[in-house]
Amino acid sequence: MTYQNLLLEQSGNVITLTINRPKALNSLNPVTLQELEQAFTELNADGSVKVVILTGAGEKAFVAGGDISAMQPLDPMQARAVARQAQRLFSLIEYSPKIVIAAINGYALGGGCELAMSCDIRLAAETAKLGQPEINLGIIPGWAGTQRLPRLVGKGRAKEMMLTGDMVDAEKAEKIGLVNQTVPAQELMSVAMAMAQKIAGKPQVAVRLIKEAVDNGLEMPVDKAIDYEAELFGLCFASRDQKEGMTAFLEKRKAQWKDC
Ligand code: CO8
Repeated sequence: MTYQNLLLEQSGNVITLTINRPKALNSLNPVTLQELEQAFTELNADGSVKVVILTGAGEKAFVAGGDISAMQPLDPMQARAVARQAQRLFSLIEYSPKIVIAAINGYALGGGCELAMSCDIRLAAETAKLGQPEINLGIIPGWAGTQRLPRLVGKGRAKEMMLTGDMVDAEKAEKIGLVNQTVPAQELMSVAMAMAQKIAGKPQVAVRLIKEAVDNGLEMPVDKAIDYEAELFGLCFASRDQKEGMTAFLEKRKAQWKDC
């Protein structure tokens, strides 16, 4: 499948998906949103893919937001439809059976920060800047930023970022938990690839169930979430890799994963 605004490159079980509109700082216009939805629908069903690295083309931006020129003329019903469309896409990413790593190579603003927050892990170049500047356009974050940001950084910091519209640099983003790790810009993709390959080499039933336990469990009351964890823990014992992992430990040898 070829796309107008996306580049896909596969290396083993890892796909690098690059949003490729550098002249508009990779901002998400309707075509790019549609293409991302199609690409993730296909990747989610592709058994050869374990991990997706999501990044932006060029050195300046991951994604500088929703495309403001496409948003400016919308009426309220159209704006609501665009909000729902991107929310659906970001949920498709958050609940993807694949692990998705955002490699934030520059500006991640507005919808770009919201996109990064829907990924499982966020790595940022030292030069990256993140923020929710929608307030400066007279709107609020509409692609689930009001919900995902406080869950990552806490209510107070999330409100401060959204109310002031100020960007945070990568170092501050790491300090407040908005990104997992900050790395020199020239090392970003190699660090992302090394992490992707490490996760792709783990027993995949356990990888999937960790993701499901965290993402679904956090939406439940804690007693129900703990019950749910026990169910998923039990399910691991139906996998060949549980037998292999424990047998290999006891036999003091390296495990040969079967469900990788
Ligand atoms: N949309 C459209 N075009 C953009 C965007 C954007 N978000 N960001 C940058 N561009 C374009 C610029 O217009 C410019 O185009 P041109 O060369 O044709 O004039 C080109 O990219 C380069 O940008 P700049 O010249 O501005 O580059 P600078 O280095 O001077 O500045 C900034 C970089 C600081 C990133 C600046 O471009 C900027 O402030 N961009 C806007 C950031 C922003 O406000 N993002 C949030 C957008 S709103 C959003 O994401 C809400 C989504 C939810 C919507 C809900 C449903 C409707």
